[in-house]
Amino acid sequence: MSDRELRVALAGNPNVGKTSLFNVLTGARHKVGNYAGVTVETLEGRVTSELVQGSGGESAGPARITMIDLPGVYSLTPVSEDEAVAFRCLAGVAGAPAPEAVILVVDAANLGRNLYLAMQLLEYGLPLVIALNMVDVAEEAGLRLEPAALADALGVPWCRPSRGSGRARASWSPRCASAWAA
Ligand SMILES: Nc1nc2c(ncn2[C@@H]2O[C@H](COP(=O)(O)OP(=O)(O)O)[C@@H](O)[C@H]2O)c(=O)[nH]1
Ligand SMILES: [Mg+2]
Repeated sequence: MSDRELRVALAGNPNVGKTSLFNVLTGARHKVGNYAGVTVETLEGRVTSELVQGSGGESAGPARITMIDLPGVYSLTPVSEDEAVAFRCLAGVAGAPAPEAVILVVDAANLGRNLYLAMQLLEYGLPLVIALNMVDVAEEAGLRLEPAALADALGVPWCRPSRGSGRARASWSPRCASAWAA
């Protein structure tokens, strides 16, 4: 295993489940909530070693992964202080190094709105993994999801976290590995 440290940001619209996923990946217990302003600054945490080991094999993978939980953004053109905080972090002008990869958490029940940010992040050029969240909500609404087709169209890997931490953990590492082992 290399001694490389990888910084990965969790980005996405407000209320898509970024902090919930951050808690699963890092073992933290930050407050989650479905109202604005719950995450107004960036939080950092180390991904648990069990997940890091699964994220790149014995040789190529990073030794440590720091997750950065960002405030929600609708675009990379900030119109609020929350969005400015997230943007400064992605740009590496917030006093800490810029992340080297991004997990974009998307709300499967509101894909159209969420994918606007995906396009912007792709243009921005950081390696991206789509975490398709709120699948339960989308399924209840009768939406038919085709995540593999979506990922193919965008040219990025995807994973499917779920509210159950076991399933989120299981789906996380192999998919992300292909994005950041490079
Ligand atoms: N139904 C459903 N709710 C979720 C899911 N993931 C997170 N939530 C809930 O959505 C709300 C917002 O989550 P949070 O992690 O704070 O979102 P953030 O604003 O993107 O950080 C919370 O009430 C979570 O419990 C999911 O997959 N399905
Ligand atoms: Mg949050």
